[in-house]
Amino acid sequence: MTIKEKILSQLLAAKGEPVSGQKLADELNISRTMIWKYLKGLEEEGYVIEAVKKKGYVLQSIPDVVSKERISPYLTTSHLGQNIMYYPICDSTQNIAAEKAREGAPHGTLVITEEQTAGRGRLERSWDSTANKGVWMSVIIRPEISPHLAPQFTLVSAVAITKAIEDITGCVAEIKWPNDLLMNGKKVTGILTELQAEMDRVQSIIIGIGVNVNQEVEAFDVSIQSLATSLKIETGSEVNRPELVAKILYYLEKYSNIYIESGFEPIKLLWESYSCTIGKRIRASLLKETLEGVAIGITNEGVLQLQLDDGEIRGIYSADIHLVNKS
Ligand code: BTX
Repeated sequence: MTIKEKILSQLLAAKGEPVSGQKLADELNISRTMIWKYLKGLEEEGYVIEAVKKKGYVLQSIPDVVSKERISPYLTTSHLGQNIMYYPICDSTQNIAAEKAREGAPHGTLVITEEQTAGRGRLERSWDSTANKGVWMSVIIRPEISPHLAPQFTLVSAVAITKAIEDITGCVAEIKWPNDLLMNGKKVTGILTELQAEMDRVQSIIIGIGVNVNQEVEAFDVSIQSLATSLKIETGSEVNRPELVAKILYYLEKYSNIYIESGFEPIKLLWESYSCTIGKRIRASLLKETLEGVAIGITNEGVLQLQLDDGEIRGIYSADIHLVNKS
């Protein structure tokens, strides 16, 4: 942690009580003038800090941004998010992360922004990324695994984000295979996993995560207002985005480690418990055909098992799926 981050984390930890300038100076082994300079710097970033005579400094309000300074105090990870690249605005965090990964950015690097001008989903579909209201981020991981095991990270991420949302809001999202989280049947989160690899070795996996957090319905493009929702719409309360980011990173690190050490089986159990797909009748739109049947499970490779009406079981590797009611 930098000195500025240390000062900020002390102010945050004091929860509105004054923090003595002398105590900060002694603990950080710098002069009171330096403390004052750091506090001025924080004020320039949008923190409101009040000096209370003879008592110290009180943090009155914090800027609603997902900067490194705001996320770091909440981090409990060993690797994920230890290197944070923050952009007030960018085209797509996936594009920046891909470039940074090629340039050698370390395992766990987080690329995060307030607003994307060209956020994207699968098959180059666009991802609506309202300014300052969501979590638009990409995590670069470098697991020592074979490339064919990479797609499971979409499922690992889905479980991690569901857990984080549950911890922060108390509400449980449902996972719709392969990459959506739903609340009340509407999409609250999308995941886009992209791979940089050699034939037999992963160089990096870039996990793109878009969580609708504090939007009202009107913030979404009209074309998706009936399909999309946010944590605020569902829970009625604003969510602290930096805390949510740190929680997602915590669970992503935890479940990625479990996956790498013990395989997919333990994650699969969790995934199935949150799934709204398994046991349901679905229509799967593949690139060249559309299939209908009952989703009976996923394999240890994360492949969806679809039982057609004639009893045949088909493995679905990639598709858009819709839940259907059989007439
Ligand atoms: P997807 O292809 O499964 O979903 C894209 C579809 O979802 C769109 O065609 C549209 O119908 C709908 N949609 C678009 N925006 C939203 C939204 N904000 N909320 C709900 N539904 C929406 C899902 O792809 C993967 C999305 C990953 C987004 C992250 S954000 C950070 C990173 N950077 C980046 O460019 N993409 C990822």
